[in-house]
Amino acid sequence: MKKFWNETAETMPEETIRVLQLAKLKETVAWVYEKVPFYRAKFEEQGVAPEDIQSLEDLPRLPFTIKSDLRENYPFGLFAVPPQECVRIHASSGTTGKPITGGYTRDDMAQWGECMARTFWAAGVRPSDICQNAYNMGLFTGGLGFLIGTETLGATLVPSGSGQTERQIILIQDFKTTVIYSTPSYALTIAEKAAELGVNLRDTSLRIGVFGAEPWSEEMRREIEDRLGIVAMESYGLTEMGGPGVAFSCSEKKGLHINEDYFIAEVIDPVTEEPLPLGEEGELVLTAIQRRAMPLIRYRVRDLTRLYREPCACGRTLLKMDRVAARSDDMLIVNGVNLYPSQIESILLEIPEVSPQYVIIVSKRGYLDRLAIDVEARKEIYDLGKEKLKEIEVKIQSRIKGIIGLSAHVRIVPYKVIERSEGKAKRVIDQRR
Ligand code: DLL
Repeated sequence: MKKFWNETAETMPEETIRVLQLAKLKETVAWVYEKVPFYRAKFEEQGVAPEDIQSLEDLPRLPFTIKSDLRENYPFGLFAVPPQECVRIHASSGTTGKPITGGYTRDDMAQWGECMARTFWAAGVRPSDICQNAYNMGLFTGGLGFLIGTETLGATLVPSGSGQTERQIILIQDFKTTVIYSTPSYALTIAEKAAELGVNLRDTSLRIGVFGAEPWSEEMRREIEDRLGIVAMESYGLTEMGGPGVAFSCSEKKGLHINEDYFIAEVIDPVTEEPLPLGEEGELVLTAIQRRAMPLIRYRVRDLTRLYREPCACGRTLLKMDRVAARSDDMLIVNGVNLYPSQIESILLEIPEVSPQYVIIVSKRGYLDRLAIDVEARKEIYDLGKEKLKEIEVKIQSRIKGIIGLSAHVRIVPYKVIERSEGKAKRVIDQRR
């Protein structure tokens, strides 16, 4: 029985990985120095040349790339090949400002397929599976990234796209879908719609889900597994690195393996910008070492995680990163206390009376910040009346106070008041900005 999609790549000894990474890093640094004026200028400013990279320890000598570099060079300023030589160009809208773009050569596409095929194989997907792809199939890298990986692996893909939730459920039943791809929040939207239609997804052929594109707590993962009757696996990635496929979960469901032959990962202290040792939490920095259309050097991802290299029971030797619970950009500071939306999510999901549909609203009252949380009660609970709802509100408030130390105004709202997600959920409304 084939245990890995690519045994050689996924079980290399650390020494071999490092030799390969150094060779690919040197090639890439020389490539961008020659082809991308932006990088040549940045390297010169930093006083570093491609020949200075003689070991992986030299990596920190290279300058960082940040999101505004992409925006300022929109659309193709960071491309190392003319856009006409790309076979694909994706873009991410981002929440603010100009979109960012990413190009792919034919070879970049093949690498993407390989990274995604590893992801799916590790998730348990096999060529006999029918995979329903409920990610947006457009400029967003999720839909087409999951497509190319499924084709590479040789399973059947149903490109249902995001939205039209009732049709998703009909397709699951009629096509006997075994694997679902979507954001975690859209998986919940599908589960809810199924319940409304009287369909129990646990009774369908669904057996695996591969989720990603947004942070989701461990509690949310269990909720999805329970409601859909599946094993919930994960893909991690970002447009700037070509989309999903940077890292993936394995049978251990603890942390994600990084496709180290394609990406070098570092974690830095976001303030001092110094690299941190393995095991310490900080900001993820990625270098794409095999891409050719737009290889980014030391890209500051803004996601917070920890890296560790320890034997994994699944047999892979690839470096692991913690699941990403938060982006540094998502951190709210409420009356001086740092708060990540995922902390609220974990608390809410441990309260059986409420559903995972919530929104966090931060506003200003005079000089003070006001934290409010609207959360929906489970359908059967809402009808139990005001007193019961009050009791639940107080319970949540005291948990938040106890665990996070903040006073929150919790409001239980009726079923379906909170907007349902078809892609990345919007959980925070910050009215202070
Ligand atoms: O979301 C790529 C993707 C699509 C990954 C489908 C996985 C599945 P962007 O739209 O550029 O690309 O957003 C990238 O989303 O920096 C993280 O903050 C977040 N993100 C992506 N995957 C995960 C994950 C795609 N598994 C940004 N867990 C990243 C937590 C994730 N956050």
